[in-house]
Amino acid sequence: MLPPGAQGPILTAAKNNLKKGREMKALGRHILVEFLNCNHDIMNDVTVIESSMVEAAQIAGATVINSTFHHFSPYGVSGVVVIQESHLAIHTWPEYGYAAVDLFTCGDSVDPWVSFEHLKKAFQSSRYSALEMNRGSTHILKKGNNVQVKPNNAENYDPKQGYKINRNVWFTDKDENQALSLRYTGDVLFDERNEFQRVRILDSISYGKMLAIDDMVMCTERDEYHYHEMITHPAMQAYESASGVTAKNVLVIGGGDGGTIREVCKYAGLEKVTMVEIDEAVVRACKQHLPAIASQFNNPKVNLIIGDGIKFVKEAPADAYDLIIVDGSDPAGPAEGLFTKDFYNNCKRALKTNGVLVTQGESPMFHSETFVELNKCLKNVFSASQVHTMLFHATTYPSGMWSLQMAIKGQYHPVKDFKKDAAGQFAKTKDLKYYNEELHSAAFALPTFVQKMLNS
Ligand code: SPD
Repeated sequence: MLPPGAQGPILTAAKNNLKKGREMKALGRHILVEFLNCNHDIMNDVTVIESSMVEAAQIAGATVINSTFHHFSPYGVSGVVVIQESHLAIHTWPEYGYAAVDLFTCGDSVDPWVSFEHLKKAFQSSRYSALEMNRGSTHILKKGNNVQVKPNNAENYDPKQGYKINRNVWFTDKDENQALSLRYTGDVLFDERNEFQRVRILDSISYGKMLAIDDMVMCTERDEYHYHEMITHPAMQAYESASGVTAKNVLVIGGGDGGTIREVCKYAGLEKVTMVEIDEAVVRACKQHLPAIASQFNNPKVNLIIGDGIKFVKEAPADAYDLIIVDGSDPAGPAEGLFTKDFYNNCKRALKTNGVLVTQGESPMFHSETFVELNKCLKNVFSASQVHTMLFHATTYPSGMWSLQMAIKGQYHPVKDFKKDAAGQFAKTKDLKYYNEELHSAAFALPTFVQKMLNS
């Protein structure tokens, strides 16, 4: 057993003893590791732990067969990486900055101490101990002479290509009682923490690449058009139906992935869209990994400002915009201010007389309180008759049912004054995938329980 805090020479001595031990001949080597004083955040980060464990196996020379990891509530991670040469396993206690790790390898081609060194660095452990044991010492084992063991044909084994890694890792967007999980490949394409939030791009198995902010799904390649078409076209079409012209000057608050401006740019009559995104890392990550979403940043009509949208609207001149789209994150972190009366009062002032505002309104099922509060807040600012709630299917947001709130400064109605044929023509010409002229009106038809929530 190495004492806590064992450093270089002690480790070398241990490894030499180990060599002696190995001369005794055993089937496997098993190192039991205590990693202490680890980084607390990392100990609760299933993504980092899983990829570090897989890397630890690979750089030690092992062939990874599969990995399966679980993130406990409220915290802690357990997992195992099955390797052709045995396994690596972990259980963490983030509150103690502690990880209990087993490194068990067979054969001469894998060195479990390489895994040990890798994990020590990855977990930022400043105090550790390790105990190595021989497993299956051959001097006490007897190999049967005529024992016939039926060979197994593993599903993920190809005689030419070897084993195909099967990583069973999940990203979970959750509150205390509900969750939506997406399985991903284990590949983290982008991971940056900054003063605002943590920005990640993960490679999901069935939804393509995904943008996650903190632990929430923002968009995935497969279903992003639901959200981006619905946050844009009902409002653009409502404005155009009532005014007879396209909204020319549009402001987008948030929307750093670029999906909303992509939709806005589909209108030939648009003159300018200003986008104010607080976090440049979101824009950078999406330009690099989600180019089909972030496709319009070079459009000359787009004016990208990296800055605080709340402050921007506060300082914006009156009667400046035809449409304001609030494409923010959930009300935690920098998006909190996007759910306040002050912010919407400033938006109203910045809208032209016929202007319209649309904001993502959270979920009636997942965030019922925020959903109702935001609707009340907008009714307060714009008057009850001018605020309209839409629902749509958000397949990768928790509960799958998501809302948008539309607030109209002018005296028109998004359904009664809607010019269906023109909207239908637009949707066809632009090859939209979610929004169409029927869905426009249908989105404002609310289930009875939602009507009751909003009228109570
Ligand atoms: N829980 C997700 C809330 C939606 C946030 N906006 C998504 C950004 C997509 N442009």
